[in-house]
Amino acid sequence: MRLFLALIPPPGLRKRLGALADIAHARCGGRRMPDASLHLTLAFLGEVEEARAAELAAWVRGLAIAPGVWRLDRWGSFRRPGIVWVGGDEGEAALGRLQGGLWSSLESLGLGERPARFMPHVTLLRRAAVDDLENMPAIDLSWSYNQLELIQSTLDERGARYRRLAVSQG
Ligand code: 3AM
Repeated sequence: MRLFLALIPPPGLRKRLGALADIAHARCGGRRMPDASLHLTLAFLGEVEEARAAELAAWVRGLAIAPGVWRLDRWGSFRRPGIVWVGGDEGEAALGRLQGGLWSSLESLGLGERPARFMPHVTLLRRAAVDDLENMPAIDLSWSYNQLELIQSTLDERGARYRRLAVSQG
């Protein structure tokens, strides 16, 4: 199964991010991420066998992460896949440390492949016209987190569907 580790926004923030996704979608088109799928990917693991996934889920349930606050105040894009996202610098270093520490553990578990770089972002749109991303409204949101989730991603004709498999200690 296809797995990734992510932070999931609390309900209030999810709603606000959804509102931003609506604004971006009206401007740039593409495929809007459903509110329930909004997340910050910390580690994409790719295909993992079921037995290994069960081990990973047990590891996640026992994990306690350093809590942090990430300030979201910036629009951004990845041109080739047409991704429109929001992110921010404040709190980014702590997310980098969290991501780096996770990859050290994942490597010792023999899972996944550490990416060359990490650019924390919350994807709002895919396959969008990223050139239209000018003069977007200002953003100032704050994301307080203390838990991560192990998510299964299933691809179908409508895109990816996500299912939570495990949550770290709160
Ligand atoms: O929504 P974001 O951009 O945070 O882009 C995929 C998504 O991230 C990314 O993992 C998250 C859940 O699918 N992803 C998908 N395939 C990937 C790959 N082969 C990938 N990241 C790296 N390598």
